[in-house]
Amino acid sequence: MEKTLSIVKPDGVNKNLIGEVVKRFESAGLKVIAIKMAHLTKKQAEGFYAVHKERPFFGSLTTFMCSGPIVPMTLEGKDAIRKVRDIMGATNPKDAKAGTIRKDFADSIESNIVHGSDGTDTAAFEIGYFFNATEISRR
Ligand code: IDP
Ligand code: MG
Repeated sequence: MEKTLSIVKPDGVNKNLIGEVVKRFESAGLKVIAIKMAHLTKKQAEGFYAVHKERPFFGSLTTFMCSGPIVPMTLEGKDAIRKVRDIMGATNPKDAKAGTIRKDFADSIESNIVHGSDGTDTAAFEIGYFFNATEISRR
């Protein structure tokens, strides 16, 4: 069993896609084991995306990520990290495969509806960024 972090980004919340995103993950057999709504400060968005701080889009990305509420969630399942990334589609919606969330709903490479961790180390950091032990289901 593997855990990963996904986020419905401000554009996804604004477009009423919280349920659609959760439905696609659940339909793929992933379990939502933690979920909440949050609204990041600029500093908190910068902390979350610290790995991208040298990238030219860092300022714009972190402004976008604190522009409205978001819905972070922890998902659990076999190959959860890869499954979430497959369901999301490529970063740029123009390159995303048909039937992926980003192909179906994203407006641009920045406003692309959804986040998903890219590896086990980043997943552990990102889950801990939003959820403490009491906020995650132990079933
Ligand atoms: P990912 O979300 O598909 O893993 P990353 O390369 O990790 O993509 O980039 C993080 C986020 O930064 C993207 O989801 C997107 O919102 C934004 N982003 C990535 N590349 C660009 C770009 O070239 N211009 C503007 N925003 C970008
Ligand atoms: Mg990434």
